[in-house]
Amino acid sequence: MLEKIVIANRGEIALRILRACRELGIKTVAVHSSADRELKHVRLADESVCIGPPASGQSYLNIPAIVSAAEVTDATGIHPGYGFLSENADFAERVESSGFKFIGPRAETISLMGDKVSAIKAMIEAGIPCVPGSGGPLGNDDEENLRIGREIGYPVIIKAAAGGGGRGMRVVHSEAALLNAIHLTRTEADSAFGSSTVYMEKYLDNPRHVEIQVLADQHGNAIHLGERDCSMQRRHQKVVEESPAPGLTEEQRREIGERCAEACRVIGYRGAGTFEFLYQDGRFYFIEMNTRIQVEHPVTEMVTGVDLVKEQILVAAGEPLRYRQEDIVMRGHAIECRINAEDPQTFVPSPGRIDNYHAPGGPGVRVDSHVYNGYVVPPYYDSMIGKIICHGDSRASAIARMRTALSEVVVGGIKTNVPLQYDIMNDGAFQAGGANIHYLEKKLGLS
Ligand code: MV4
Repeated sequence: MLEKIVIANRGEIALRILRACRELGIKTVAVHSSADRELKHVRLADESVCIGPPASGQSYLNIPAIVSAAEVTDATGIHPGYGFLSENADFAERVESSGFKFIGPRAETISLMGDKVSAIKAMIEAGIPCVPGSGGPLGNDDEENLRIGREIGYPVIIKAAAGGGGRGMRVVHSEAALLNAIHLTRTEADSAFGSSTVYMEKYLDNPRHVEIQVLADQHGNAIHLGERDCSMQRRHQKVVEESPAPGLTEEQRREIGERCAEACRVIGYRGAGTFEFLYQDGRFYFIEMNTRIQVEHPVTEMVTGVDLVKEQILVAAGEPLRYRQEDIVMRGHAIECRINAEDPQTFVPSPGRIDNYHAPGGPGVRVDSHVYNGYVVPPYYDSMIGKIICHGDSRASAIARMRTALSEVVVGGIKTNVPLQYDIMNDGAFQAGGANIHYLEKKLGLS
């Protein structure tokens, strides 16, 4: 069993991991930058180590400093959370070769999924439905690339193999624009990721973003925990997430979920993971796999009752999965609103001291946040200061609880996006369910 875990992250997810460790009787080590001495989980952890100055590059991304902290504290495992080093194969490799358990998949799996071309190849082989596309990297033969474009049919999208999460992509509407777009995407990808490998897919013009949560152990067992709809986004930042996805049938859920669980068995996946799909006209198209615990994991926890972070730690420790597929039952509906320290109109970050904090509560209301009265939101990191998650018997009841929660919450001293979230909860298209990935940006453009 893992006896002591280094929490290689900050903010709400560091606190979430600490809570899971406490329940499992695992000791915790908080590693933090010099700007984060006052973080709630640093105060609650059994031990803490300052690993560097405020800049992430010198602290939360500092691999030698984090591994050293694990060594000096005699830790047995390292949890990377999300963002930062969570999907860095070199880090996973260094952690394991230094004798610690990396709480996540094998380094080879992270590499496989980090290269989107190899990820898609592996998924096609494992029986996952993918977007029609080049099925491999584009070469430098113009005629061949034009032929691939014609075969797929316009519009197409050119994506960087090393990209993901919305970075390094270009939509092409006609053959006349194809070769230039490939050239531009290559050049950008080379300077942004150090790889000029690109691939081509059919561009889907009005999809929803629906992702499947999976859990797998090291003994060949894998299950799915249903889906999340994360279509309400702005500039590739998710704003609201929910589970189940509006309108998805039990049959569709079982079909795509089983395929994802089977793909985990085929590739020897271990840990928590997410298969990201575009969902359009009733069909799923795989785009990427995330090999980390995600920000929006609580909506799945609320509808399934499974503690994903605890299970993630247990399977990393070598335990067999404690759930079989038939144990997973989705009950009711859960919605998450991300709360950011930012101007609700301009989205400009708003760091500073929180001087009047009141968290919402009541039945079906969960708050995952590290903030407290007097906490100073530093300017160096992501602006998310917490998440409000509401569960109800029905989607309408989850929305009603979220409106109540958002009207109760007080975060004084800084600006937050709470007014925007309240507006979304009252939006007719959101209430109807099933809005696509472009909806929020269009709404914000008009209002
Ligand atoms: C696409 C697409 C349409 N067609 N691929 C953006 C992030 C990255 N994960 C993949 N992305 C997209 N890939 C095809 N073939 C549209 C997007 C996309 C998107 C996807 C999910 C959530 C938000 C998005 C916002 C803009 C574009």
